[in-house]
Amino acid sequence: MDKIEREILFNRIRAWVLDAGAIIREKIHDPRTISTKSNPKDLVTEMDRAVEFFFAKKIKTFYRDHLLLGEEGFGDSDINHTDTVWIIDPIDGTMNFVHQKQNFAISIGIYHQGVGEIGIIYDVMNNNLYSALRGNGAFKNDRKLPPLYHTKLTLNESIVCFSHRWLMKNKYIDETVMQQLVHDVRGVRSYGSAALDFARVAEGALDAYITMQLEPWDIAAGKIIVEEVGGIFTDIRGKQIGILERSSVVSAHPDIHEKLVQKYLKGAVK
Ligand code: 2AM
Ligand code: CA
Repeated sequence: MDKIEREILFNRIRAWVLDAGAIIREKIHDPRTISTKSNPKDLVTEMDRAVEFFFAKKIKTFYRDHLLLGEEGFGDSDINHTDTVWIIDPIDGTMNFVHQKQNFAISIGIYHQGVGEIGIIYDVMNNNLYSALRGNGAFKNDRKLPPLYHTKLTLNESIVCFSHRWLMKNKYIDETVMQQLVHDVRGVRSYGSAALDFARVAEGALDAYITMQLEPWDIAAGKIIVEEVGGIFTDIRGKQIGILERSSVVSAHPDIHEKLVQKYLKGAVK
């Protein structure tokens, strides 16, 4: 993909995401059919499927040689690193979509030969579009986000986001370490949409987002956007994330990432 093609694609995706978001807002109060997937808390609605189908059609019409990796089953079966892959979560934060009718996002990452080229996270109900084009920085709507390293930070001044379930006995991590982390930081938040939490790290509203298990479509756009503002994005052992794999994630301001991994998370993994 050359520079001009990449920019055309970037502009098109942003327009399509805004269109899809407008449809979701229009139907936000419609009656919902809610089903469960892997467990009773893992929800899916007809809207999740409709939004993914909307993008699947666009890709097949305008970018026939691109592949789709999506959460809801409209994607291609044989995904590999050599092609251009759209990694889509049509609604990230389905539980919020159903219960709160806010705090959910459309998340799209485009990877070409394994490199993240375009990241889009759309906070549908607030009409905030986070976007990044590799090498050009990240934006919230038309405002360029400043690099995170422009602000100095210590862990005890930090606001950290993770799920409350990591404070209970669980199979991923020693909960007492997470309890110590709660004690040591300034504040803890939990919002329920991984994509929006990555966007919040990128804009400095959160200083870190830590999560034990995400799928590629939860991660793809966030990784590009966070890295474009100089945030650090690894798994909980501090290792690089393979974008086509399920992984834990520590995404953070560069001043606190290493301490989070070395002092708390790395030794606490079960
Ligand atoms: P979803 O709404 O697209 O399913 C909630 O804590 C966050 O974790 C959301 O971003 C949610 O995405 C994601 N999530 C929920 N269940 C998950 C699972 N079983 N595996 C990976 N991510 C999950
Ligand atoms: Ca989803």
